Amino acid sequence: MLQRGAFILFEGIDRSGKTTQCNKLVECLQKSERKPEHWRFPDRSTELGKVINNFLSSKVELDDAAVHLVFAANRREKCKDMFNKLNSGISLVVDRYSYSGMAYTLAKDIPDMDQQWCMMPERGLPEPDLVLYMRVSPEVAASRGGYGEERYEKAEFQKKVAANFDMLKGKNWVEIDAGQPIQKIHDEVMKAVDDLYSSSRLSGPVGKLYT
Ligand code: NYM
Repeated sequence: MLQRGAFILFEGIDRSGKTTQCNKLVECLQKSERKPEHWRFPDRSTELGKVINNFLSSKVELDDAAVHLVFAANRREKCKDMFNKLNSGISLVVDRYSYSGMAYTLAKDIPDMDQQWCMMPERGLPEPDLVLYMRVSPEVAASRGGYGEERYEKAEFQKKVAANFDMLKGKNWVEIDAGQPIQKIHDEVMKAVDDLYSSSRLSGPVGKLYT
């Protein structure tokens, strides 16, 4: 029987090294014929993604509640495609997802927009089988190349985002010390991923988020 694909998610603050590690993981999984695809959110290629891109690069201003919903809608528009791919045996290596949505929106401290509010529009989306949380101090992240170009890339804000990720940590999360050398991080990532593929977790159906 065909084993379904794995949904492997990388989360973390800006410049925590997620993209580098996604690329390295995808390369490895290709060699082991796991049929991986590299996805990222926001997906800036769609019409909603273009709105998000303009917002992140400060070309447009948007209401905070509205922009949270646009980020969520950008995942919803990919929902069927994600389930189909996972059920057809393709593994998805995803750079950011719903937890980023919550960690960044909650960092804005907006009255009435609590965790429950943030979760609602994401209910029923595919649930990651493994969340690799790339923990790095906001100071180290700020010293990395390209930092500060986009909205949210400010040390004080990133500290709040980091605290929110800590608060959101749940089942299937593995914390990785992302301040280490790239290869060492990759080795830890591979261990967590190998554990996932050899566990019974992928024999059940793809989970549904927040249900
Ligand atoms: N972001 C990302 C959100 O505010 N909400 C979300 O739901 C998601 C997925 O967008 N600063 C923020 C976090 C990042 C930015 O950056 C996307 P990148 O470099 O494309 O991961």
